[in-house]
Amino acid sequence: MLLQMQGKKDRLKHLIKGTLLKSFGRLIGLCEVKQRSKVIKMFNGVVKFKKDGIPSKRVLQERDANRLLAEVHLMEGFCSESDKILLPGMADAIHRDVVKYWLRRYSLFSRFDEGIKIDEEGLFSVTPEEIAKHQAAHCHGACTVIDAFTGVGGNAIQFACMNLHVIAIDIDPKKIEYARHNAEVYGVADRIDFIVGDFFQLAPTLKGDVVFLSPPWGGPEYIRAEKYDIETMLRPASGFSLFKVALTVAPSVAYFLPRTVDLDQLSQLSWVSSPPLPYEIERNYVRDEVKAVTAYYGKIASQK
Ligand code: MGP
Ligand code: SAH
Repeated sequence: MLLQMQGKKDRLKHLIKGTLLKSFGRLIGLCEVKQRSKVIKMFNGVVKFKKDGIPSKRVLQERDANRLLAEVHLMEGFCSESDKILLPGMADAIHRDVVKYWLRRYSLFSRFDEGIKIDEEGLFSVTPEEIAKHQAAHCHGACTVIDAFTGVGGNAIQFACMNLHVIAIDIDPKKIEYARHNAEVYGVADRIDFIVGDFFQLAPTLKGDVVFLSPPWGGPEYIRAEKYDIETMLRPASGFSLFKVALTVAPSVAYFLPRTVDLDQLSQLSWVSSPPLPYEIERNYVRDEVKAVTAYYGKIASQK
């Protein structure tokens, strides 16, 4: 297939030749008729098709090619469950279930194309930039924020952008390497102290004004449960014990949790302290879609 590309030819060569060609091959050879018309509709305007579904105009822009690659990969029955895809900006190929997060990469990091580093877990767990900005604004007035589960730095970067001093912890050295790099892309690395380690083990050595908790929720499959139980479903420890540890580090805690979280449990958390902590619960949206819930406890709850 002849493709006219502007720049970045080498990187794309692999993508286009490998995946897109394979996709077209499958499209032509293996697709159900019903599925074929869906793909043709999707490709329309980018690639022109002859009546039989074979692409006739072989001109693709880089951006379109990437989108098509990702969307073809997502199509039911088109790629097997185990198929992985290498997409621009990713060091490793990613699983089809994670492609949807890549498609919305600019809502995760508006500066994605400036060299953001992210892995598969980072993609599905990074806090979208708009939400992270809002959470950071909510903690305004604090001096030091401890980001106990930093990941690739979505929250840590936005706290630092608000001029807060950040202690950024993650148990995975690769996440801290990526978070540091990403903070450099945003020009705020000098306001962040990066630590590789287990938050539970480090807690006795830490002090700050706010602890930000965005622990693993159990992967994207968390949504299969009708209600999210922080006692049994959160990793690496129960949501209550994690909260208690956080309160030994700072008087205020912000807790980032699934949109299906049991709200009664969030109010019960305020009672782990005596007198009970003031708290505030908010839903977090990206373009009118609720993505998650953040609960604020302590001083940061009463600021609004
Ligand atoms: P989602 O709920 O998995 O997908 O992630 P979404 O966007 O609701 O997909 P849709 O197809 O239903 O529209 C939504 C957001 O939740 C992500 O962008 C992350 O910010 C956050 N998130 C998701 N997971 C699985 C985790 C996690 O394990 N840990 C943390 N801290 N955040 C997560
Ligand atoms: N808020 C982050 C995403 C956090 S995802 C962002 O916006 O980018 C959860 C992270 O918790 C993962 O990167 C995982 O490596 C880390 N983690 C898991 N157990 C941990 C522990 N015991 N201590 C510190 N980090 C841990």
